[in-house]
Amino acid sequence: MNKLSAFRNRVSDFIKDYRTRVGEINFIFTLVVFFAVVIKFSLFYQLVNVTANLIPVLVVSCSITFLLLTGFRNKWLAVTLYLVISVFMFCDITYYSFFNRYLSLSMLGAAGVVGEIGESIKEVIRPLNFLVFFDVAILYVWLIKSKTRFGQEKRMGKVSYRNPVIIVVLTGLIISNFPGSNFLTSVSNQEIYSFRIKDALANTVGTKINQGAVFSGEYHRQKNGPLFGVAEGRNLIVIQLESVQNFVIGLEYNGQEVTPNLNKLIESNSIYFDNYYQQTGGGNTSDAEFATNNSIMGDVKSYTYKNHTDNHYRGLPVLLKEKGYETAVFHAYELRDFWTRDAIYPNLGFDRFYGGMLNDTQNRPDGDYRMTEWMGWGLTDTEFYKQTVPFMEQLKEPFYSFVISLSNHHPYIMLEQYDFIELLPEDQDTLAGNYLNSAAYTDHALGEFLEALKENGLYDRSIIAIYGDHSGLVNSEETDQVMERMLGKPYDFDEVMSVPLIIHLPEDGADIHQTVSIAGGQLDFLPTISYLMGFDQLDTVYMGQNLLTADRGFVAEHSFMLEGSFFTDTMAFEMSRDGIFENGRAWNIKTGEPVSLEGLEEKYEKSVEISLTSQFILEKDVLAGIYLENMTINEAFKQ
Ligand code: GP9
Ligand code: MN
Repeated sequence: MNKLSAFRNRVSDFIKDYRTRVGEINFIFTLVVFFAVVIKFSLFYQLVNVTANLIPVLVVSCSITFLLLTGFRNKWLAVTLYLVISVFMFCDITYYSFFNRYLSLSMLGAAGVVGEIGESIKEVIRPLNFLVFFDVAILYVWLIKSKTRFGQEKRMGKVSYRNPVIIVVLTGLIISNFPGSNFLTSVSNQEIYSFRIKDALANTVGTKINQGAVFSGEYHRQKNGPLFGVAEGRNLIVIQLESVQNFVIGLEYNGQEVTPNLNKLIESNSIYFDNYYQQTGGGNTSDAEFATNNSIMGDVKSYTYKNHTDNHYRGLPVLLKEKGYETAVFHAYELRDFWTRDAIYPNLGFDRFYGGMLNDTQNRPDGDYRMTEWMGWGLTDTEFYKQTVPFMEQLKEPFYSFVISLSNHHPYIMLEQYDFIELLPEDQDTLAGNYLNSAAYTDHALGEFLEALKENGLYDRSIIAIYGDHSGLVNSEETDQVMERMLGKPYDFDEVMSVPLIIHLPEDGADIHQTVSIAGGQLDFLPTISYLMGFDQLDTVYMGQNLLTADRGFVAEHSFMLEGSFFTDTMAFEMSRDGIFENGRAWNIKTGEPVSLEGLEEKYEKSVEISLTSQFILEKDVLAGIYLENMTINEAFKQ
């Protein structure tokens, strides 16, 4: 008898023995559960796009599940624990649809925010996602059938005390990765039990953050250029447009111009940055605000405004205040405290926050806007801008106004009167189709706002910067297809992450008409606008550069795309979700052609460093060390 048939005999003896021991019904249930678990995990990994080392990842997950289900004396407890794990998996799939990664435990603190985005969540939950509960349901039926009462061990397989030990040893081996192998890194970053334990450890023990080199200090070298100070003394109006991506600029769709007002603006007295990217953290809109004003990447573990509300900050509002500017934020979402905005804005240096609703009927503190027209997430942009103008007129000049729009929010459902774009039949009722219409509305409302500012004269006394906070169309097969048809090329991250930045200097300013195509991101806004506004020095800790004098750009990413991903003037690199650089992917952003990874490791490391340094600055409150406790930059980074 050879070894194989001996093994086969042993397995068949084990099955026979098990079958007699547990009885026919329990035996059938065991088989059903076995296949249900395998199918569930296969489906899960498909929904979250795990491809590298899929088989080992699957084997580890299924093995741990079986060890878990058979390792507890109390089966109700085991199955309930498995239910909790499955709920997490369900959340992972949903979170993945937005952020391209598993949900971190620290993000659970943001549950309040998640509650608010109910509509958007509903849109991405597919019936298929519920299949993660399929095996759990079978297990409960089995428990009820076998009449096992809570606390009583009945015949559902043999209890093994070894199992918890095996689980701990197995996951411990994978996570600790003592041989330092790429294979184990890859498995532990993707396998869901290992990931969850790793994530929990990172949150309790605290992630080890390298003492990153400060990436700032270039400003004084980069401030010498022809546009230095062209907007000195002017009001600054920054408009952050919800979910506006760069591809809509100049786009002609079905014979219609999607953003006529923005296109017109670009044509005169403007600098258009057409290779500009979002650099958000876990706080999406709020981290776009944060990166733009502070030149530091937002907290990727959760969101900056909540995790670091009381830090010391020295971003654009603080620096402008020191120059005698009055500073204000305008945003008409109903909840003033959404993203912890109301608490952090004074700390960020904003004198006033015009937000929330007046005469709130739901017992929230009174706000400033009136709910005159509702669409999607709340007050329409049209009404928001209309009501913002008189508020802005009250400010003492020169002022810094930071205006945050809202209407163009996922899932982009519009009021009938704001249907601007006639969609092709094949694009009707698709997310991308609705998005086009919604983007056209954003442009329309913005156009009205700019007209109103012209009428009251503020326009000519200001410099106006307009940019998109982050992507609005991510991760869905349907979207990818529609977008590919629309753009005539694959819809890849270089399009997904690219948002427009337009800096407009109304008449009698310098006569500028420029397109800047070096890669830039939200971290670069502060040094760039400081240069235009004639700052002699940039006395803060910042991570970006002046895009108007730099000869090449670099954009680090750590949300939507994983840490280590980046853009340069000509190419994009997407870090692999299994954490192995060699499994990453680089391509030319003009041609879409793949680019060899050779020589890119340094840039990948630079991207990781920018992300870690940002995280370090936030966690150690580095700015407080330097500006309140008089530490040197070196001391502050050695804390
Ligand atoms: C709500 C708005 C939306 O005030 O900022 O945030 P988002 O969901 O886009 O991150
Ligand atoms: Mn947003």
